[in-house]
This record gives sequence, structure tokens and C-alpha cells, in this order.
Amino acid sequence: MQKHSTLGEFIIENQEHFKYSSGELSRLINSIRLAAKVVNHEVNKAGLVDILGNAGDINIQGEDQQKLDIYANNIFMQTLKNRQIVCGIASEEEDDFVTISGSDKANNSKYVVLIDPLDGSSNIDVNVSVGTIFSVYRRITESGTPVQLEDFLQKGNKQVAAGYIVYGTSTMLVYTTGHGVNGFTLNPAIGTFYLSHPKMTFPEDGTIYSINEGYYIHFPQGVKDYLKYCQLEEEDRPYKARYIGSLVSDFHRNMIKGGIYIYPTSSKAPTGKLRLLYECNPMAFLAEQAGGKASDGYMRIMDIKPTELHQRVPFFCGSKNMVAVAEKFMQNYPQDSEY
Ligand code: AHM
Ligand code: MG
Repeated sequence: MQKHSTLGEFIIENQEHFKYSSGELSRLINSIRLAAKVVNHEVNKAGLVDILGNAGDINIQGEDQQKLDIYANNIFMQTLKNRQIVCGIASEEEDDFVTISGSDKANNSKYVVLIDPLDGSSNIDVNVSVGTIFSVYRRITESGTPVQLEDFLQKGNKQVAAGYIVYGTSTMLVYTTGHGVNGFTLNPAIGTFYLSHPKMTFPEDGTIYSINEGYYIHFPQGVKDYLKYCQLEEEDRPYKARYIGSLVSDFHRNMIKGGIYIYPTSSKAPTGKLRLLYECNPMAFLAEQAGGKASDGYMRIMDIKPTELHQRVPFFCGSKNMVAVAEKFMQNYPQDSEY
């Protein structure tokens, strides 16, 4: 009989990848697994309880916060804080990073976590999949001292682990520690994640493009040209347009079927919408680990030096050859050209 690892077993079995590991990263992933189950339980009954709608707060980016955003943020923050396995957390829902203090042990931990607790939350009201995105770095300041901004403003190529949870038709946790990408599906009856998608890879080519084309008129010329290319009648084109408006779900589908996700700059949002630290870097790490590619149209996402926590960047991510073609179209124009 074929053995189906649970996520817990898989984490232990793969600890040997990290020669000098103290098990800290394993415990960290385990905490995320636990928080994911709690959030999943709440997201799944979203239609049943009076938990929908805006909480009335506006987050730092000036967007309405949904109640479940706050709930998910609290669960992930508390789970990580209580176990004292990270020395700092930055969340898309918090204005500033949080320093974990209170015991020497906490301050001696070497990892910081960046998290988007509930991405695509405008989809909750209409029962469309949402996701959690996380990213882990080793701190660069001295262990035992409070974390600093520079611990969070590291290039994506320094990530130690990254992943997402998609609360979909079934709930999955997909993650990488730099040794490929593996996907685990939750059996809700017993609350256990099973390895259902070992060694996930992006097809090198694909036939799906995912972008909010409603903003076409505001896009840079390179994006407009690429979209026309996607729609041309050629061998494998026109491509299929598929856009859920929930990054995790769009990425997940494109990784399985082959496709490209684009959130470009526009005359309305000159730096794009997605956040480099909470969304683009972790997805870029996963994409590359799965044989895909992630770019801002001009350079590799994971080579961008972050300058602020809530920085936004344009994002082209997915099947390697598709992203390479999109980059060519972008690079026909200077990066700062007029719309
Ligand atoms: P959020 O972090 O506020 O949820 O925004 C991110 C989401 C992505 O999941 C999604 O791809 C995108 O915003 C959709 O934006 P738009 O409605 O502008 O197409
Ligand atoms: Mg988000």
C-alpha cells in the first residue's frame, strides 16, 4: 500500500535537509499548520455566523478590513507569539513589525515571519477561495537583541521558507524550504493535512493568462501589447483568460495547469497593487522552486532590495516561458515610460 505522509510526518522526515538544524524551522512550520486549521474552520463557516462584513477599520494601505482578516491575523500572530519560535513578525494587516519579547528564549530564536493572513478577502462575501501567504527569513541582526527593520527588509532570495494555504473546495497547504514545492490537502473530518501533491511543478508553457483586464486602459504599453499577443490566433493561442481575483487561487491553478498571473503597474496604481514582502516574494520563491519564474517585468522579483515594509511592485509570475515572453514585451519600453 502506498504511504501517504501527513504534514507532521513530512516535516520530521525532511528535517535532515537542514544539517545544523535545531528543529526550530520545523516547529515554526508546525505552528503555521496549526493556525491554518483554526483559520480554515472559521473561514468555512463564514456564511453561517455573523462574522462577515467590514469591521470598520481601514488598514495601512487605506483599504477596508474584513472581520475575518482581523481574525486570521490574530490567530497567526498569537500562534507564533505563544510558541516563541520567532523573534519578529510583520503582517500585511499591521502598520509596523512586531517584536517578540518576554523571554530570553524568544529573543534567541533566529527567524522572522512575514505574513498576509487572509489574501483576497474581498472574495469572502461571495464564497470564493481566499488564502494565507507566509514567508520566513533568518534574522540578520544579532541574536538575543530586539529585531530591527533590516531583518524584514531582506531580498526574497534570502527566504528560508515560504508557502500558502488555500481555503478552497478543499483546503491545501503548499510550501517550500528551498527543496522543491509540496502540497498537502486537509482531511477536515480528522483535521490532518496529507501529502497529496508531492514535488509540484509549473508546466514550462501554459495557455492561461490571469489579469484584471478591466483596467486595460490604464496599463503600460508593454502589458497591452502582451495581452494582444495572448489573444492572437496562433498555434496554442488565443490563451484562456482566468482571473479569480484571489492571488493564491490564481497562482495555484496556474501552477497545476500552466499559466501566467500578472498584476502590473497602471496609471491609477503606479507601483502596482501587490506587496513585495507579503505576497510577491513568497509566491516568487514558490514559483522558482516549482520551475516557474517571477519578475516585475524588468528584473527578478527575489533580487529586488526592499525599502519599506508595505512596498508594492508589479508582478508577473508563472510558467517560465510565458513570463519570459511577457518580460520581452515589457522591455520594449523603458520602465518609467508614460502610459
Ligand atoms: P488584498 O491583499 O487586499 O486581498 O489584495 C490582493 C488581491 C489579490 O489576491 C488579487 O489577485 C488582487 O488583490 C485582486 O485585485 P483587483 O481586484 O484589483 O484585480
Ligand atoms: Mg493581500
